[in-house]
Amino acid sequence: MRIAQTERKTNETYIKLKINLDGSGNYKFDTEIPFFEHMLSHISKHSGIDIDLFLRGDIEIDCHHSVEDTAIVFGKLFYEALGDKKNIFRYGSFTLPMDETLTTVAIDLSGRFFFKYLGPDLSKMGRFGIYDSELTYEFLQKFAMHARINLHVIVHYGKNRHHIHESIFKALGKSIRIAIQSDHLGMPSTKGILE
Ligand SMILES: [Mn+2]
Repeated sequence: MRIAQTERKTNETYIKLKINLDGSGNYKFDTEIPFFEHMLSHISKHSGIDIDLFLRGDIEIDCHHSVEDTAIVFGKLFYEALGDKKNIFRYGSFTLPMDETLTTVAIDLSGRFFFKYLGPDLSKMGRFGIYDSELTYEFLQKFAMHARINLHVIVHYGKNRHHIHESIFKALGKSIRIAIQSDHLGMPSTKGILE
């Protein structure tokens, strides 16, 4: 089983996270940030990764530290749980329609960080409860950085800001599911290693 867990405490956040890449899309959250939980639930459900997250952060300031640190910890655990990446598909891409919104995500579990977002400005979509819309960009970038993956996100079009955000997290989940699935071709790189 590809499982990883950790506990991390800083002056800004306390995070306990456990993930299982070979799970069934079961999730348990205790974060005090409802919209963030809603988005993480889409990653879990559509990637099949079980996620158990306890988070306490300095949300009396804003949710920045909490979301960013969760992305860092999730990325690190994802990298750790993947192990040597032998016999996995490695690449994953999904174009996901959500009503009037269409979003494409493409990932490569390459071991090398790259992040590109193309689409409507996520920092100009206000707040969802206490969650600032600009945190979605932060989450994606920090997750990709610490998971050491190549992540491209394109929102082709869309009007409803809830749909735009949700389509990103769902497409990310589907892309992850494809990339981490079993294959039988050994190491999916002619280089012979994927760091
Ligand atoms: Mn929703």
